[in-house]
Amino acid sequence: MKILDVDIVKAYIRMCSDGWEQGWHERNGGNLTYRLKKEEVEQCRPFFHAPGAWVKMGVSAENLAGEYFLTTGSGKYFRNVALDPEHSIGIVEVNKAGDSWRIIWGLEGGAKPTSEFPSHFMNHSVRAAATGGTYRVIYHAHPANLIALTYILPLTARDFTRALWQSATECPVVFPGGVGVVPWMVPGGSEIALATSKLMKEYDAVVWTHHGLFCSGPDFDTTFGLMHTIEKAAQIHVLALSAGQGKIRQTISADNLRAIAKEFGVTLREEFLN
Ligand code: 2HA
Ligand code: ZN
Repeated sequence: MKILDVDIVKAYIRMCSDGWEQGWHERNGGNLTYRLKKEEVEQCRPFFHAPGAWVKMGVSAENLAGEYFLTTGSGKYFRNVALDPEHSIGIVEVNKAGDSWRIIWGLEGGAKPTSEFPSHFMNHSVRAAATGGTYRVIYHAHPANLIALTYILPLTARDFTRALWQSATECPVVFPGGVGVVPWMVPGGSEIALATSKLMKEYDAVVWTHHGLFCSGPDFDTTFGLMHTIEKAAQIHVLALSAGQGKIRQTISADNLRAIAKEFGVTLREEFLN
């Protein structure tokens, strides 16, 4: 038995490979973190090494004190995760103050958690609080069509949500809460972390203008599925605009969206329909 035989570690690595295969992770683009359940920590514990030093994050969250996270490494390539997990990913423990991490497995050779760890951490904090601890996954990727839309749509949650909902009939069912939009900001720091986590109080998915998308969810299937659904909707919108030379002849109407919501028992934001 190795840590790489633990089910949750296998599932995490599979999600990294799936994202790479979708083309969302050029070079070292994107990052994935997972907040381990107590029993998963115990399954991994026999493989933990002597902990590294505590490192301050620049952000803090009391509700994540003492939690353990699987994380991709800063500067590491999704393409390499399955081939070389020990150097590409790791497990970190968060201290009792909820403001520092230390490495207890993986990230070998002096690697560190993703440069976006502050954003992931704050998003975990607000999504865990909003869902009674159910949400465990934060996933950041660079899907091309969604990024392309940040050059042509107004940068509002309403404009992005409507365009995506209207691009495929199942979209309002998959993300009835819509998507938030963060304006262009320098990545990697606490400023963009706080701006994103503010929106994550309300949204499962947040667009980073000219950069990518953050998705959250309870498990890998749901979170990967959300990224996939949003990017596919964006692709359809780009295809329709390109093929129609910017002219959309017909679309899913606001009343159609209301009818979908009624049939599938989801609540759409009415202010995005009017
Ligand atoms: O390179 O995606 O946002 C990792 C990133 C930074
Ligand atoms: Zn990025």
